[in-house]
Amino acid sequence: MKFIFNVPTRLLKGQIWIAVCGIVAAFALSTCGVLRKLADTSSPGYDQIGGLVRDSGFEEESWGISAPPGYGEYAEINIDEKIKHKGRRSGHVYLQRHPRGNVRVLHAWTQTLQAVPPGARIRFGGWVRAERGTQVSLSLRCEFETPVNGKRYVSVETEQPTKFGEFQYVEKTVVMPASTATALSLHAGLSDLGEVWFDNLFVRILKD
Ligand SMILES: [Ca+2]
Repeated sequence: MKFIFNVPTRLLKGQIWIAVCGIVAAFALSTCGVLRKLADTSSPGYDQIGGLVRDSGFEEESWGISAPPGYGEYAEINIDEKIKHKGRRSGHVYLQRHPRGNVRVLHAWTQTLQAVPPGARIRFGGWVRAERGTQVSLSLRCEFETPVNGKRYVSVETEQPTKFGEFQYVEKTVVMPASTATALSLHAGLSDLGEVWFDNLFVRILKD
């Protein structure tokens, strides 16, 4: 009797084991498919992965602020919980009047990124909502040990948003110079007076 009962038990265990393996394999394959789809696309859905950017959606208040001392007298740089593209928050910048001196660009939200190989092709951008007339400055800045073309750093900006009052996807693809970079950083701010919101910003190394 023991033998008779052991056979179906082993069979049952085998079937359960096969079923578990099947579920795990199916989940792994579907996950790979999803990741591959997200990694390959340059469509607006791509921004859900920040790439080299941490907290791309401004959800964790982990961004740095780059602005002259006392900027609070003429500008607002804060997290907005009412206007956002995804999640619960966005990075808001409002420049009411220019600071003293010749400073025109307010870098505002800033993040230092990990270094990338010389010659790497990089795409950066994200979602931007600007008020009409606002000069948005979403730029990638790379500094070098040895100056390139007389400059110690290069700074590249994305296209300007053309829609106003709603979030618009902007991006730019650049090739890093063949020189050793000491620092790479992303800046999201303004190059003139105005108001802008940033969300789901990304910097990604392209594989092909
Ligand atoms: Ca967000």
